[in-house]
Amino acid sequence: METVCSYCGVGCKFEVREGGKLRGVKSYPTNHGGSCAKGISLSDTLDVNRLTTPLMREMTEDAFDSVRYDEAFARIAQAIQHTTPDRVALYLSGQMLNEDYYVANKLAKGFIGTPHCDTNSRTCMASAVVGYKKTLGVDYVPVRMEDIDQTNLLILIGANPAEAHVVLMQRIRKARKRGLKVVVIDPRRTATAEQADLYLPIRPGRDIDLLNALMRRLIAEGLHDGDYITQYTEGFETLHDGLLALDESTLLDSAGITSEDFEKLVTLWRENERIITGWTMGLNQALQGTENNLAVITLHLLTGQINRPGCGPFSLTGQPNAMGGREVGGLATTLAVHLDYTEANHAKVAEFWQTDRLPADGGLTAYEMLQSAHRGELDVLIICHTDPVYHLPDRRFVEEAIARVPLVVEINAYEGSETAPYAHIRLPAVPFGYKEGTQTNLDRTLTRVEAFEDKGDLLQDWEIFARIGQALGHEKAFDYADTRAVFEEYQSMTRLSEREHLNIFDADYEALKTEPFVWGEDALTSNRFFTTSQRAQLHFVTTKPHPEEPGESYPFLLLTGRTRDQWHSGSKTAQLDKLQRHKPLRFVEIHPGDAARLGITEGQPITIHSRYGTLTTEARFAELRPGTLFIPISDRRVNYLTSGRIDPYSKEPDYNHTAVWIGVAG
Ligand SMILES: Nc1nc2c(c(=O)[nH]1)N[C@H]1C(S)=C(S)[C@@H](COP(=O)(O)OP(=O)(O)OC[C@H]3O[C@@H](n4cnc5c(=O)[nH]c(N)nc54)[C@H](O)[C@@H]3O)O[C@H]1N2
Ligand SMILES: Nc1nc2c(c(=O)[nH]1)N[C@H]1C(S)=C(S)[C@@H](COP(=O)(O)OP(=O)(O)OC[C@H]3O[C@@H](n4cnc5c(=O)[nH]c(N)nc54)[C@H](O)[C@@H]3O)O[C@H]1N2
Ligand code: SF4
Ligand SMILES: [Mo]
Repeated sequence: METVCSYCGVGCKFEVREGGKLRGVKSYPTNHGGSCAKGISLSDTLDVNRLTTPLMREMTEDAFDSVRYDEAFARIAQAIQHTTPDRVALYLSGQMLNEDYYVANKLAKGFIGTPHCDTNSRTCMASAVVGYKKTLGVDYVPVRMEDIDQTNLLILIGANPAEAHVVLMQRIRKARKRGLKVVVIDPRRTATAEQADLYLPIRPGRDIDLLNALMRRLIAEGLHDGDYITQYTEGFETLHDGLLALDESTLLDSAGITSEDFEKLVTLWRENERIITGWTMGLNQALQGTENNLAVITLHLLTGQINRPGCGPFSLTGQPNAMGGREVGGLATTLAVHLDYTEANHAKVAEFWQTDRLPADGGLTAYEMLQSAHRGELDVLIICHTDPVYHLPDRRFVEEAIARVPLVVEINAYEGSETAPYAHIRLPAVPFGYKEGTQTNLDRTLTRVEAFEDKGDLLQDWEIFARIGQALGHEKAFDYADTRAVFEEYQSMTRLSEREHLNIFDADYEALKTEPFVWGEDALTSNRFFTTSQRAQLHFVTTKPHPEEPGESYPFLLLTGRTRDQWHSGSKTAQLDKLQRHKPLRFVEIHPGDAARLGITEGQPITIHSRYGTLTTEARFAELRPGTLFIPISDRRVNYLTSGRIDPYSKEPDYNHTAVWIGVAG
């Protein structure tokens, strides 16, 4: 039997061997047999620290009572029926399978009638979604992993695949042996940067300046693609005039990049025929996250480095099914299956689901839900497969907010989330190993998830949502024989999108067990885009002043991110001793020069203070830009420090740019 890894967006295919041991499948295109330490040890996490009984209590001060699922569903249904739809919210996750997402989205928007159904992908991929929509007219990643094998130059900006997309990094390493050149742009000299041909230690939040300097130079040297621009794009004049009015050395100063390093970047661009730019949280999680995305995608349109093999702007999706969640329509800004809230789409979806309860317009996004809760505007919050108290920024605010919701329901497979203390009802779902369905990886590849253990009486996530739907009286709409029936209903819904680019309807649930299915392969090959004019939109953006600019009181900038063997809050990975060997769960990286100046020694406990909270942890010396610090998100307390600012377009939190000061712990 084969299944797929439930951690990152690479989507490695595993063979399940004797005793549940996993091994990478050699013939599968996503991983060619590759795997990483945390993925391969998934089979050791199946029964560690599991939540196995539904639990309920009146008040969060009370102890939980064990109950039957049905008792919990009845209470949830009653609470929903006793309030108005706009006071009910669902908080989903890019780790849910397509079928889980489909049923949850149908329940929220179709039958409860609330638009407030969003996902933790808002904290992750939302800036890329908006970036692609504003440029290409559709949320579509126009690059595949196999393009890495054909490209000549890979620019990684704000991404650390050596720790976050390990098997993709293995592929990059192989391609380097064949001559691929790699540029890494990151304030930290990461494990990825160690393997680069050129490393540019950017000042955090100044990527647009560097990208503008590059675009400006490419235009000045005539290295833009005039034919491509004329035939397929709009907005060149504004971009051209805007860029030429900027001054190169001012841009480079602002970005903290030397002119020598910049010349090397320009030379690499000039000398290489096929170029891919890959990016992740270093660009997305920013107050200007959307604009960061616009700059990268515009760079590729400007030079015609798109829609050809080995070229393109390649947003690297983080979670295993964050792509799938976007396709299903799980974000509050979409209605369903790549359909935005328009009158025509509204009618189609109402007809498809046979409902008259659809909300008129988009709803609250992830962090906005908590802002709304803080104002006392939410009565029911259902959270599935994610831990918002851990992962949302400005945690003190989030804790206050969630404590004001009269009914918090947490659906989790494991014990010990940071959200659990705020829950009134906790429902167990079966995790990887016990559940089946499909998920879509970072390059649009759908793979079947297979169960290799018996789930007994426990439910999968989608079954929980379906049973809540039935408890609300929508027996027929949520009467599915099995997971396949959910997938097939979802498939037929993908026919509703006008251009039929989301051709998941062509996949086959059985065949997906062994054959990958890649949706949208032909969507943009003719360079006809999904904008009204069918032309791609070039955008001119500039860096804006940042409210957390370091100064006298808060002289450092805090960066946060991943370590190789831990998965976020570590509900599974932190349970396994063997995954603690690479890096500890808690530390703060500091530049040795900064440490010396403050008299800090390696291993010393130091206290980091931001405007929002404090955290004490051990100092570790590392090569990162002086004036920056790095705390891994395996330290569950990290978001006591981060600011609650969000990008105005994508609503994605600005996790990577909080000003802090350091106190030496007494
Ligand atoms: N091991 C492991 N792998 C994971 C995950 C995990 O928890 N553990 N999570 C998955 C998920 S959900 C995601 S979203 C991905 C994230 O994948 P990545 O984004 O590659 O991972 P991060 O560690 O967040 O790295 C972001 C990088 O951006 C840099 N950075 C910060 N600010 C800036 C800036 O202003 N400009 C630039 N250029 N760079 C900046 C940081 O120094 C950091 O090296 O990883 C996925 N893979
Ligand atoms: N400071 C800072 N904060 C960040 C980030 C950052 O870079 N810096 N990154 C952000 C990003 S990109 C992301 S994606 C988020 C991630 O943040 P979260 O999504 O909160 O992190 P996880 O630990 O992956 O949470 C997944 C939860 O699902 C549970 N679970 C596991 N399997 C199942 C299952 O089958 N069913 C159910 N129902 N539950 C299950 C796990 O026990 C766990 O509690 O964090 C965000 N927060
Ligand atoms: S690279 Fe990602 S998908 Fe592959 S085994 Fe590791 S965590 Fe799983
Ligand atoms: Mo993410």
